[in-house]
Amino acid sequence: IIISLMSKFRGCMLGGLIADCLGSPFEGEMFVTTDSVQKFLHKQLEEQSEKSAGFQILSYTDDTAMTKSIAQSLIEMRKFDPKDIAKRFALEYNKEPKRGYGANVVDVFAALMLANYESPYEPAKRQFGGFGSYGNGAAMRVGPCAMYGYNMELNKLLELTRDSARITHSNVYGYNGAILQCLAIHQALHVHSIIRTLFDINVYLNNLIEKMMKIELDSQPAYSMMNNNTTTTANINNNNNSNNGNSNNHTNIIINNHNQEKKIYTPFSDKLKKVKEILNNEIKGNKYPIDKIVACLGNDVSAFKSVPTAIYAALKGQFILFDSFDHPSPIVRTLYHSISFGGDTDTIGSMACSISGAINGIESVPKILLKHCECCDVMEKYADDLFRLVRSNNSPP
Ligand code: R7I
Ligand code: MG
Ligand code: MG
Ligand code: MG
Repeated sequence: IIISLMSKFRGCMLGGLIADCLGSPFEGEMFVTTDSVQKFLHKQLEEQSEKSAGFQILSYTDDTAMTKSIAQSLIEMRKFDPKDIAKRFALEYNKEPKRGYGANVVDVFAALMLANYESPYEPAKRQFGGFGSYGNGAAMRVGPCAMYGYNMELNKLLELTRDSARITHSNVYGYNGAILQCLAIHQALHVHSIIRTLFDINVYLNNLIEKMMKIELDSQPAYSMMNNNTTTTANINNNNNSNNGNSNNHTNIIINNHNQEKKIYTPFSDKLKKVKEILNNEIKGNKYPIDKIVACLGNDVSAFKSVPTAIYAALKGQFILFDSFDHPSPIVRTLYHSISFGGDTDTIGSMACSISGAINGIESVPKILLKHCECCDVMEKYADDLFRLVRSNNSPP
């Protein structure tokens, strides 16, 4: 089965939308039962007229609001323009503040507006005592960057994605989370048949792990909240992009100028390796209870405890396993897993389903689910506009 690129763009955009809308009623619930998720999904999947009494239209949240702003900006400006994106974020928030935004990111919008969007990266740097946010709010809106950058050289795509993230998330774990989610979608758009074997999964994950490992080694934090001891990490030179010595060093400890042992932090690649291990075991028939998966991968608003979880849900949904939701569509199975983890269900769901939609195309998204979502026509139009933009940028003048 070959899925057209336009179908993949639509699948990515609308996959993100349906999971934001259908995941948000569960957001913040720590113990979601699989029974309640099954009941909810069966109800939404039931064929019924939109006009019938009780047909539910679910609202989208900040995940989609911010995705829309990035899509609109890329389409209208025909380039990446951080000031324009910052302005759209802030105006959109002011227009509809009750979309469930992260508790702290709203301060960035206010500061951006106050400074008239000059220096669009500055306000984000002041978050969390100067360390910047490591929330998943930059990762959750990265779909349009992955689509816009479909033909981009890898380094250009990484730069664009990092900059799109830094408008609100200056913490290395915040923007690296966005980069990982972007790469996961980008690879999914470039996969030209469906993922159906353990071999396919391992090729996909090995590619992702290899890229992410290099990115993480090249962007070690000056301070890490993974480590309470700040003294040993105080002398790190962050600008070691040109220093290839570090990027090929796959050991965990290196010695700095002061002969102190310095830990290397690669939380995203580490989590991806766990994703690979769990999936390989599950596909071979071993069973993992949900709480064990959540304990291992996470389900909260931090990027490192949600982006790898979303990738796991996207890949697991490609298969029919003992604990799958009984539905023929991989994106519905992915949505089911995402919500079942509890916690940040709208965001993990929308990240997972945008990956799944990018693999399987819009044909994998049940039409009835789209009808339950606010704004699905507009999102489909943005997917098509981005597709045309990528096409025209690629064709000779
Ligand atoms: O990352 P962000 O946009 O939030 C996105 C989440 C998604 O689940 C959406 O659906 C929405 O519900 O919110 O917003 P931020 O305010 O930057 O980060 C979200 C939360 O992560 C913060 O309110 C903090 O609780 C936590 N957080 C941190 N906590 C301590 N130290 C993020 N960064 C830090 C930090 O550095
Ligand atoms: Mg949300
Ligand atoms: Mg929320
Ligand atoms: Mg959320």
